[in-house]
Amino acid sequence: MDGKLIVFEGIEGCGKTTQLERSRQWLRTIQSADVISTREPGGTQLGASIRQLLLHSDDEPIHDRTELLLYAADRAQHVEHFLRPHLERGALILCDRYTDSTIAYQGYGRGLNFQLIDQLNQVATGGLQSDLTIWLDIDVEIGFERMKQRGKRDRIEQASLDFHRRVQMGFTKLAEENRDRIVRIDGSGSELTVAEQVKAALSQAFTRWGK
Ligand code: Z5A
Repeated sequence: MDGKLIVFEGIEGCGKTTQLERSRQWLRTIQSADVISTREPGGTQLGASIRQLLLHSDDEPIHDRTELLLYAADRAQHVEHFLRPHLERGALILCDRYTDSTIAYQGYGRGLNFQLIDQLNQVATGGLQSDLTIWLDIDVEIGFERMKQRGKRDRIEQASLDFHRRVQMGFTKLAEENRDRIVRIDGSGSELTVAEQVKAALSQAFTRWGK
């Protein structure tokens, strides 16, 4: 495939959505290729309904395995109806969360079986991996503080501090184990400082890809 899939990951409040948008604007000024952005969950029409179920369903508790399957269903639809078609025509895709979030949240956070998660990630993606993953690393407390200032919190964001610490440990381990694909960036600085580091990581990747 001609296109590239660049994923932004991290715990809540790490600034990934902010940095993804800044990167999109920057890339549009320097890259002639078309740059598009998307997110998980919710990158397709069906995915938007799944996102609503996952994050704002208050009537009945969602079982951990149900949650895992819903993320997998969202991803399968996203890969087939959005990511693959756009990658095939050569687009540069910036995606807010992907497979590493499932390992970090459902694996390290919820304690679900890692082999099962890997199998489901494989089924959902058909083997499509990110070409580059930017992990914005911040302390859980800083992320919480930022989200508090932003107001209303969704179902997962309300989970305990310990849960988010386990998720953070998950991202740390994933970055250690996938140095070829995941780049760690300190997300605790100002928006501008972080954006400069993200730009540097993207520029390095483009040089590597000959773009
Ligand atoms: N989830 C899962 O469990 N399993 C999966 O497989 C997948 C997802 C794919 C939805 O994700 C939830 O789904 C998520 C994980 C789970 N739940 N949690 N927790 P989401 O991406 O839609 O929601 P989110 O993780 O909570 O991200 P967010 O709300 O988009 O926040 P963010 O991207 O981390 O940060 P932000 O929006 O860019 O910034 C947050 C605030 O901080 C905002 O007010 C900014 O203005 C401010 N900010 C940003 N950068 C800075 C800096 N540098 N300094 C100071 N303030 C800053």
